[in-house]
Amino acid sequence: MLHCGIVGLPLSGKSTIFNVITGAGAEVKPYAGGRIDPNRAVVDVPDSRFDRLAQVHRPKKTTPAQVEFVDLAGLSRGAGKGEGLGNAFLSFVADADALIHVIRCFNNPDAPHPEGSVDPVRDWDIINMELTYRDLAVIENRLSKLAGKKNLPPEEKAEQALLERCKSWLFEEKFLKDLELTDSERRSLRGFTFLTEKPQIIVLNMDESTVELASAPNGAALEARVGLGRDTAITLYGRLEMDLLDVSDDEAAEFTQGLPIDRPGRERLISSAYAALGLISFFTCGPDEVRAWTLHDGENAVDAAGAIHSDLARGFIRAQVVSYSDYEKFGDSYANCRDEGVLKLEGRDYRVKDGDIIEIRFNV
Ligand SMILES: Nc1nc2c(ncn2[C@@H]2O[C@H](COP(=O)(O)OP(=O)(O)O)[C@@H](O)[C@H]2O)c(=O)[nH]1
Ligand SMILES: [Mg+2]
Repeated sequence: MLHCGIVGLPLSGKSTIFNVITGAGAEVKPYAGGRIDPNRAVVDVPDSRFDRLAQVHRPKKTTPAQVEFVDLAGLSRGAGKGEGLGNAFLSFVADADALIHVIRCFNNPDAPHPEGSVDPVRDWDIINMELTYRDLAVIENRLSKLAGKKNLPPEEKAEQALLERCKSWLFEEKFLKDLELTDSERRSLRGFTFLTEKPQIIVLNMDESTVELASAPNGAALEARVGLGRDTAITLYGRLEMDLLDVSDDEAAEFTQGLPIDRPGRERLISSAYAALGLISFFTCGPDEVRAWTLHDGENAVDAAGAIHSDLARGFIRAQVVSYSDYEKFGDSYANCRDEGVLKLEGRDYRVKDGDIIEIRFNV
C-alpha cells in the first residue's frame, strides 16, 4: 500500500487537509500542538473504472486500491538537528513513500502563523532545509563511522565516495531525488531512507478568497520555486473543502462557485500522488472478488502476479490481459474480447499498462 506522510509547518493546515482527504474528523487545533502521535487513515483510491467493474461483476467482495495517509505534528525549525520533536517526527517521515508537503497560503488571525507572517516561499525553504539537515546528519554519521575504519573494503570505499557526492549535492541546496544515480547506486542508498529522495506532492493550502495563485502571498515567487504546473503541485482550499464534507451537493456547488475545484480534494491529491510516483492500477475480476492493484509503471506481468501472491509469480505461465477500455467497448465479455482479438495471452516480460484487466495462469 502506498504510504504518504503529510509534512509542513505547524498551523499550515495539515490536519485540516488530512480531514479533507480522509473525512476522518482529526482534531484541528488553532494553536501549535506538541503531540507526536500521528493520525493515520487508509483511504480507497477513487477510480470510476473499478466502480464500474464492481457493478458489472457483482462479486462477493470488492477491494479497491488503498493509500495510507499519516498526519504528523508540525515540523519546526531545528527538527533536522534533533531539536524539539525532531527525531521522533522525522522517523515517521522516513517510513513514507511520498511526502505531502502542505504550504500555508491562507490568512487567519485566529491561528497566527508561527513565523509571524504568511510567506509560502520562506516556509517552503524552512521545511526543505529541515529535510536536508536530517539527510546530512545521516550522511555525516555514516561517513564518520567509515572514516574510523582502517582498510575499507571496496564496497565501503564506493559507499564513502557516493555519500560524499550526496553531501556536496545537498550543500548545493538540491534534493537527492534529483541527483543522477545508477540503479545500483540508488539501491545502495535505500537503507538510509533519505527524506530529500522522496517525491513531494506540494499542496498549496489556499484562502477561499484567493482564486488565483498569483494573488496568493508572494505568488509569483512561489510558482517559480515549487514549479507549479508540474503534476506534483496542487492547490487545495483546506478549510472550505473540509466544510464541504458536511453539506449537501447543492450547497457545496454554491460554496465552490468560481473556485478552481473540479473534483473533490481527495481525488485531486490521490491522482497527483499516483502521477508523481509513477503508479498505475490493474484489475482482477471474478465472481468472488473485483480488486484493484497498484504497480509501478514499467513493471511486468510477473510483478503483477507477485503483487497478488508470491505463488503466482513463482509458478507464472502466462497472463491473460485485456485493457479496461476494450473490455468496456466489447460488452464486458471475455468471449467477445477474444473474438475481437483484444484478449491476449502475454509472457513474463509483458509491461503492464494502467487499466489492464489481468488473469494469471500459473502452476505450483
Ligand atoms: N482561513 C483558513 N484557515 C485554515 C485553513 N486551513 C486550516 N486553517 C486553520 O488553521 C488552523 C490550523 O489548522 P490545522 O489543520 O490544525 O494545522 P496543522 O497544525 O498544520 O495540522 C485551524 O484553526 C484551521 O481552522 C484554510 O484553508 N483557510
Ligand atoms: Mg495538526
